[in-house]
Amino acid sequence: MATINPPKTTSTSALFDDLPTEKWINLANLYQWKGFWYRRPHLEAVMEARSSFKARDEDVILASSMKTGTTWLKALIPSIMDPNARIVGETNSDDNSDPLVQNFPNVLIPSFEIQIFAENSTYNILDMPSPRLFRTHMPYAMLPDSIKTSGCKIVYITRDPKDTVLSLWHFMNSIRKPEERPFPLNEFFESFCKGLHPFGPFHDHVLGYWKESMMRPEKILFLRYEDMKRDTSGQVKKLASFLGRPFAKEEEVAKVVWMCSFERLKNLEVNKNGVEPDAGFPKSAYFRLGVVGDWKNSLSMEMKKQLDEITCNKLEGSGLDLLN
Ligand code: PAP
Repeated sequence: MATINPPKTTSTSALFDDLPTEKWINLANLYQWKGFWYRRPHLEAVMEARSSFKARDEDVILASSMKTGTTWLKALIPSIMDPNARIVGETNSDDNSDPLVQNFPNVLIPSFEIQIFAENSTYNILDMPSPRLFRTHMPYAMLPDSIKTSGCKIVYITRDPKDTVLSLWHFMNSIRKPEERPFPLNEFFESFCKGLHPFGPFHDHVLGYWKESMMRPEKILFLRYEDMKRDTSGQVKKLASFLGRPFAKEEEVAKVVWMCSFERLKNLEVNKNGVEPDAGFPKSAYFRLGVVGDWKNSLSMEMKKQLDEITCNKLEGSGLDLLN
């Protein structure tokens, strides 16, 4: 399929020469632009999205920092929007017509920076029928203007940064060769605390969406992973109502919750083997453990104290609590 997105409008090479740059965990150079850090291909895509993306009122944008529970929502949002997912049978069973059985979740909600606006993209977003579903790790301030000004809806998910950094560490280790050692956790953690990680600083990312969701709750639904785990049905109902697709029956809620549950997704053939082609990570790495508080198994008490202090300082006065 040929690329039929709007032609590229941004020329970026000269700009990169002038941006602050830092090495991230011996893995990639990050570039700082307007207060946030990016890998170069992601930043190029962000710039392209900002200059050419035209949101429609019916679009739904899933936004997050990395490793905060996005994949759960990559499954939940399409299922909530799909009328077939609400057809309740006698028992729950895998059905080949279920898009989650056929597709890795990243396919169901393509990413602006990893897929749609990436170099050599083949996505045709102009011909996509509405409601179009997209996802992004862009900070709120960096979103294309038309997302902010149109009637489209944004769903944001976040998570305790201690579990986020640990999940990110495991995720990055998943692309190490078997003979290579894991990235040193201390260095990885310090870098995260400094805000030096893709789409970081984490806390600034969270605050951008949080503040906007306080001002425009009809525009941005702000979710926390811990709430989703504690009260999955309640949060899924809230999400469905926000998207204008409230459930009629409790059985429908239960079905969608089951369809998108960690245990089910992790064990679906489509998610078990192979590598996700756009980002290059093993598909199984997107379904690691799926619990709250795994940080306790790897972070020291000093690390906990350090990151909790940063979180408390950064979020002070915001009304947002992220600590578990
Ligand atoms: P992404 O930014 O690369 O898309 P993201 O999906 O945000 O990653 O985060 C992955 C985390 O969500 C993993 O957490 P863990 O490392 O602590 O285990 C993953 O296990 C978890 N996850 C994925 N799918 C689900 C799900 N259906 N329910 C609960 N947690 C999930």
